Amino acid sequence: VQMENNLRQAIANNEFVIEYQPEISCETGQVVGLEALLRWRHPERGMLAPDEFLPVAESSGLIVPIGEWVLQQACEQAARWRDDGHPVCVAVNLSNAQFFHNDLLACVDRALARTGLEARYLDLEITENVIMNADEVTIGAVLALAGRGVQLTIDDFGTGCSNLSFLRQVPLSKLKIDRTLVGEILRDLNDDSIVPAIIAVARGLKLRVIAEGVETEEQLRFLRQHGCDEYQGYYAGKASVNPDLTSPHR
Ligand code: G
Ligand code: G
Ligand code: MN
Ligand code: NA
Repeated sequence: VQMENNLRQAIANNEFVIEYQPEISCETGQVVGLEALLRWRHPERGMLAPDEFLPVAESSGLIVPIGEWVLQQACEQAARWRDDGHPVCVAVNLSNAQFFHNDLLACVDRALARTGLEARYLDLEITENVIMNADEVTIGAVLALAGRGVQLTIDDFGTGCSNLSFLRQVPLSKLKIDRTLVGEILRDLNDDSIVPAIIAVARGLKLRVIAEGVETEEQLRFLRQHGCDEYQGYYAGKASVNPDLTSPHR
């Protein structure tokens, strides 16, 4: 209850901070996108990661106004980057509660209209379990978002049990391979088939594929050899409030 009251005040008190983690093209080494990752600069407890407050934000419904704030900030930042000559996509995570709230489409429209950001520079990350349980209402909501011209990415792909037929029914842009699978690359020399299999699924569906949690040169080499399009992770850089968009990566 204390946490919930504090969360209520946090937007008004300007206590939320967004850090941006670069997404890198495997082909060019350039930053092609940035994932917005929310932090809470708590007055007593210091900087909190999302797993320390998102569960309460979701169960209390506060994720809706917080999520709108994130969308607005991320679109503003992407518009600034574009104006500075760096047209990159900004990726915003959507939790299930936001997804099923009927205001989501209006929220996205408001953020784009207020900031003047073109829809193609906004990438919405949807978790695999939204997809797993997708019914007609969900598919309708995803189709409406796609109709606005935003990019849609399935986050944490490969951890749940994706509804593969859903992947064909909606115009997605990208699959993001979960970092637990990336972390297993080259660990078990007898079985490195999962990540290449996911890349093949993405290829078959004509989706781009990004690997998250890339920490080593060997993981990156493996991903490149198997045709992964983009990567993200400590190897390229941690999330930061002021990321460098210009230095090329490997
Ligand atoms: O930043 P970190 O890697 O600790 O993030 C942990 C999780 O919190 C990630 O899985 C991410 O999807 C989620 N997350 C981060 N920022 C946001 C946000 O703005 N909204 C929602 N719904 N989830 C977020
Ligand atoms: O899936 P989600 O949207 O939660 O992913 C973002 C999370 O992953 C953030 O909490 C971020 O801090 C974390 N993260 C980003 N890069 C790496 C990495 O290379 N290794 C590990 N272990 N975690 C990472
Ligand atoms: Mn994510
Ligand atoms: Na993820």
